[in-house]
Amino acid sequence: MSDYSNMFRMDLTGEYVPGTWASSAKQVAAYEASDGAKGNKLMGKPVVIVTMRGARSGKIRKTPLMRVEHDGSYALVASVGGAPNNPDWYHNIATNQTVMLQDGPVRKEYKARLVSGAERDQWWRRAVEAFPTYESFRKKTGREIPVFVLDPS
Ligand code: F42
Repeated sequence: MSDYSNMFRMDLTGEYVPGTWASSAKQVAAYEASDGAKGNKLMGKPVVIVTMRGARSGKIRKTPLMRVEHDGSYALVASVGGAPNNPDWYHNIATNQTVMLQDGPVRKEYKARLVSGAERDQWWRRAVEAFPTYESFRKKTGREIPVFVLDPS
């Protein structure tokens, strides 16, 4: 019988499979092992860790992202260095919106939502303020870089 259990799982338990990008996987491991005291920066700017469910595998996936925070909400910017395609984690969160974000020692669960229009523009400005390199990634890619927002419940 087919196992459809992953398709309907909203929680974030299950097998964690580290990604193939070694530097990101190492950053996740260092951050988690130290409650955010180590592996917490990229180019001198703070990083958060986002846990999600794989869109196709159903496995747990984790990715480090820049910390873009405002009034307790966070933006997840799918820039992947200005690459031509969206990162895998974008597809994961578009499919399963329940994510866990670790900011330093604090881990909280959120429902991610993709933002557009004026709301996206506003978060884009905040993102560039937090990590100015996003702007050069934007210039490098033809795609509109997706932005998810996580609001506190
Ligand atoms: N990337 C960003 O896009 N934005 C950031 O702000 C950002 C900051 C950042 C800070 C520190 C750092 O170390 C890395 C940072 N990165 C940032 C890079 C980020 O962590 C990711 O490595 C990058 O965005 C690429 O993400 P990716 O999800 O495309 O990773 C690939 C290379 C990867 O490892 N894939 C895995 C694999 O095994 O190939 C996981 C694949 C996966 O999730 N598969 C899904 C599944 O079902 O399991 C299916 C996915 C699908 O497309 O359906």
